[in-house]
Amino acid sequence: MTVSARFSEIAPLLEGQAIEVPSWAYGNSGTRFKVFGSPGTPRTVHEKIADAATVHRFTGLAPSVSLHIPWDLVDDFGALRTYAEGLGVALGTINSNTFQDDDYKLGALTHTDKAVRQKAIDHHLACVDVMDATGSRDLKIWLAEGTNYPGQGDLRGRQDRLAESLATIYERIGDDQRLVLEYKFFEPAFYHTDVPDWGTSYAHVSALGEKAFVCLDTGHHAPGTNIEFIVAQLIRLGKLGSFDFNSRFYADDDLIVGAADPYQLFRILYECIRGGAFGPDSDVAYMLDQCHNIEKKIPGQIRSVLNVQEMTARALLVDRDALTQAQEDGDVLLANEIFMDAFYTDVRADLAAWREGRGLPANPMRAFLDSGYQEQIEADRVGGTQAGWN
Ligand code: AOS
Ligand code: ZN
Ligand code: ZN
Repeated sequence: MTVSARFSEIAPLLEGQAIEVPSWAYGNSGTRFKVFGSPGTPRTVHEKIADAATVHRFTGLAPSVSLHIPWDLVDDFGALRTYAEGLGVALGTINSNTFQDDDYKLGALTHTDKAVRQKAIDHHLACVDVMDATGSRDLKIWLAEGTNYPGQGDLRGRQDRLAESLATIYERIGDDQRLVLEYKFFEPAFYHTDVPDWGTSYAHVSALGEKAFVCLDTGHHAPGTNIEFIVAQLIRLGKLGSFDFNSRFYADDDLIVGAADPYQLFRILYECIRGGAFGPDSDVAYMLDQCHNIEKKIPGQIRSVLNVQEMTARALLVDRDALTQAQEDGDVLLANEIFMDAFYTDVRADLAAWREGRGLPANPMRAFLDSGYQEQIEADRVGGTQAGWN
């Protein structure tokens, strides 16, 4: 197999593409109706990391694993780091959790009770301690805070308390670390959330300083939202910190990225490339935030990172000089045609040949399925408590 001439021009840019996988993608998960157990599910964070390392081994695309505190809590994070590195992966973003504690029912960083706010702040400071031990760069904060009924809370007072709490956390962020603030316009609160949109996240992270950025979860927008515009704008502003990639059909579905709308993924990645937020000079973290409720988890993750790679290759194929010319000429249809030409290019054979040239399986999914890994973990991982989105 050989790669085509046009593909070989863009192939070097695919080198080093890194997609961070979430530890919770390997655990059992489900909806509010049912969490399905599945054979082979990790019982410990070590087993989650081993599965994540397997995704990397077959794809070369997933060199780091994002952890969630407290789901992935261990006594010795330095030892966990060594363990992960031994398997060929790094420990990545640390995700805080203020959504599973009765004390936070009416708010955490925004709560009216100072003691509750302090407890939530302390949790984040403990997460930074974890980052120091794991070598993680990013603290990712997603807040489940908001209200269900008009009048329930003081919208403005909550923003003020949030700003104050975030500032306290930010003070503890090290020189080589970052705080990324994720937004979501609904759920679990339904009337309002305290960080509903990119603008609110941007306002907060801008006030914090240069080590604070916005995290964009592709599933956290109202239907019809032009997400690539938000991407372009945040890159312009220098505040796009990270992605949580996933697919949504209806709400925050957390399905396989690129499954619902590969064209949207292509458009997003095009804006990243266009804006210089892709490649070795970019600090943007490309992460998955997904759950695999009914499909097998490792193949689900393999499919996800391959989807991102495939749409990246297509976005790199956009003839940007020709596109700029058509845009400047006001040639609406030609500009659109150039853009669509790249999107419609089937890069799968080229990618397969390119992978082989780098010592990777041409078809990582098939190679994984043939490897016996899944059968092995199903046989080995019996007993104990399966880890999950709990
Ligand atoms: C929740 O909807 C968010 O997408 C968060 O990123 C969350 O922290 C993640 O799903 C795991 O906790
Ligand atoms: Zn997310
Ligand atoms: Zn989400």
